[in-house]
Amino acid sequence: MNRERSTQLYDTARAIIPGGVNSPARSWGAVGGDPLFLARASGSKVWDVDGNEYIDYVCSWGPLILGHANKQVIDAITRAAADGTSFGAPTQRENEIARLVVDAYDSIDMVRFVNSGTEATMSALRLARAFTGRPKIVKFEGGYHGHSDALLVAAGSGALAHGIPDSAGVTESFAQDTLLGKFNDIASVEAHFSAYPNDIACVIVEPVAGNMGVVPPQDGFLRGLRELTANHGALLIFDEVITGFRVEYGGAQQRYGIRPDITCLGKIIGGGMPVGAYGGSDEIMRTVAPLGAMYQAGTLSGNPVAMAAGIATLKQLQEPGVYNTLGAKAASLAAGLQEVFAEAEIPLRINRIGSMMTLFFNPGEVTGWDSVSASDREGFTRFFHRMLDQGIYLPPSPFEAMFVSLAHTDADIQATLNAARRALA
Ligand code: KE4
Repeated sequence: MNRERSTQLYDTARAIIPGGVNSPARSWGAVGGDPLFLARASGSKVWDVDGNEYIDYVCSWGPLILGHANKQVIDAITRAAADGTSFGAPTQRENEIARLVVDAYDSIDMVRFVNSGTEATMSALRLARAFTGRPKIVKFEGGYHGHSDALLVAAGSGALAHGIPDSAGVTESFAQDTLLGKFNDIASVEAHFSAYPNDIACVIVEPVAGNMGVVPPQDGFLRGLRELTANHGALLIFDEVITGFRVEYGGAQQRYGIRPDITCLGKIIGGGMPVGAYGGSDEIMRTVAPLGAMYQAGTLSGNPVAMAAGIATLKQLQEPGVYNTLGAKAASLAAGLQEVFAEAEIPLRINRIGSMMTLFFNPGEVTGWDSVSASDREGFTRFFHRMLDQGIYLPPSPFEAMFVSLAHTDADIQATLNAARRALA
């Protein structure tokens, strides 16, 4: 495949943008090679600037559950933009999408919209500290919640892929209040509550981990977090930036029947435009300015064009059977890949919840950071490049989720399996 134009653009970008990218996750640091510069997308396909076509399983890291350039979403964006792009004043569309979120999440009475998942989780932490009056937080090794200081400790996703899970510039004063648990190990969290019975404001967790690759919660883990936090007067924050409207319309909290105190959302609720949100009970959300003493603001929060994209996306996800269809597509892909890897006698462990999944080059179970890090990164890297050369665009990191959208067809899945068979030959 000729990718000269991508390389030219990357050379230019690197002179004026750090690493040539506006997010390290896009820099292919984990798999090597020059990142593709994409020119356009439609449905399950993306095209790079050299005109090469790929079946896309990155889906912009999660938002594009309907597929790229969905007609109703594009029309909604176009109509909203024609009436003005931003007012800095409340608009009816904010009411509409807030109603959609409140109706979809039983644990959310009120919701505040922001511009990214990072802002959502950063604000949720501040809210938990304001509400409880306590300083410490618990997150999990390999958990990624965006790039706010308190959460860049043992972070997953791009931080992990680039070997900087504890970012430079995060001062000791921040890091000391961030306690680390092991995902799927409730005892590791109990130990922190025993050590700090009255100092922990919250536990923040990706209810299905996506940023060390997909790692589902084992039976009892989420229930254990719910009971531990309730018993110690701490808040449970579900970071559903990936899982919200992904694993079910009502997110992981619907799938697992656990009611968090605060929920963070992003990605899908913006339909590809910059949107994040955090919400919870009336009692907790009344702490948020201008009602309460916890301040949080944003020039473009609730932006009418972004809200229009989110509304058009969520409304389509209300169609009956959408999540069964998504799950069936992903199940078919996963089963086919297991077969192809078994034929080639190459160990593969697929962790999948609904339409989010990760291929671990690992013969055993992958249940947390220890088993994630024992997986064969080189094997993944070889597979990534061989699939790319055949027009299949996987996430450029073993520590990410891949996504199936409603636009992925059986033909796409069959083409992916054929490419995998050739990649392993
Ligand atoms: P953003 O600030 O990137 O919108 O959201 C941060 C965030 C928060 N919580 C979870 C569970 C997330 O997965 C993310 C962001 N995800 C990464 C990829 N897994 C975004 C990709 C990137 O950083 O470019």
